[in-house]
Amino acid sequence: MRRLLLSVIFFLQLIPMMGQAYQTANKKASTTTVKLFNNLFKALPEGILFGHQDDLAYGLGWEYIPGKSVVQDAVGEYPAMYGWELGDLELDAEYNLDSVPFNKMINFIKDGYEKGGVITISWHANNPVTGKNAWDIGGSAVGAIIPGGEKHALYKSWLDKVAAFMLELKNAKGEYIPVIFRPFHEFTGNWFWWCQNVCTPEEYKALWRFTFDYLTNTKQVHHLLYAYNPEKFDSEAGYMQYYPGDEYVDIMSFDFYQYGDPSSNSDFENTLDKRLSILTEVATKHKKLPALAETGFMNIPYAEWFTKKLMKGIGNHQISYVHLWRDGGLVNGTGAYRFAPSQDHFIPVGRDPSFMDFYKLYISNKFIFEKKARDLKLYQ
Ligand code: BMA
Repeated sequence: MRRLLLSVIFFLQLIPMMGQAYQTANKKASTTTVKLFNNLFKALPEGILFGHQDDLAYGLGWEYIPGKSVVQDAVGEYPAMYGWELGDLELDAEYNLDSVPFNKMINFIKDGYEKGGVITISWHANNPVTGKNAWDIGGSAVGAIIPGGEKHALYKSWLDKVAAFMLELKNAKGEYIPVIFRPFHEFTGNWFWWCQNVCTPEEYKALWRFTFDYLTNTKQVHHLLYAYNPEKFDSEAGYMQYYPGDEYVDIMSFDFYQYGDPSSNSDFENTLDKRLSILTEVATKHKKLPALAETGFMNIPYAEWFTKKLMKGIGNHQISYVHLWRDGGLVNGTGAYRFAPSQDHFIPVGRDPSFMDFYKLYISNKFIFEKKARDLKLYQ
């Protein structure tokens, strides 16, 4: 009887997966999460979802104005993807490392979801060994937090907080809002405590698998899609070096920013094109969703960057989304920039010379913003 009951429960859990061409890494993913994953695959020929970090929270010179959005200010329409950041949640902070209050963030996430958009969350976790921030590479931190490491219990307590936050994210019907979770990103760089210069592939894979198993099986968090996310790579082998396995990943992505003066060379668009070729091929092979998880040219000093660099590099590659990084802004009432001394922005603001070029991207029909995302009914 008990065995029969257990088999019935097992099959009931598989129902959301039935009839879906693409399987989420978490076999117990919620119906909405499985639908989102499959709908994002279906949407690949329709265009690329356009995303922006902290879009609803602040921009240059403003913060926390209900309904205001950086992307909407620029083109008259909200983005299709909203990115948020958990750094400092693990310290029980009220605000994240970019001073966004977590309670406000939860409401912004609900808001973006209600607009039909997709939510993605990154985590610049503090260094669990040195107690400094994510950019402190000391202490062989990954080795210390994986099972058997001396800081493993601390790491579990951090994941408890991540799980508690994720479990707050419910829609009006009380269902969990699916989230593309992108921890331990840019690991092929050398600036975070989980990067390749201070973490072996084996340690990284152990960290990823533990994180996935703990959130999924211990904490019963079933509304996450997991995004694997290096920065630079030159080959499929390079891309896959830290890959924890198909059973732990839903989205294959990378981050790539423009630096320097792009007016006299084609480096950015050529490299982007090359990496997207590798990415889309490997993602097709592994039945994962390909995406450009972070990009941008800080302050957009080259006015045709969006069309001549970003869109040129993307060409006809079919990827699920492109996510631009956050705009800075003034801290209300202080007259100081939130992120002093810079006033960094990645989306054109006001009379920014790149505005017309960004508008060309907007009307190019290659990208999906709020309205089309809503029409695509990504959660149904
Ligand atoms: C980085 C910068 C930092 C920020 C971090 C996390 O790329 O924008 O200022 O703290 O992302 O959002």
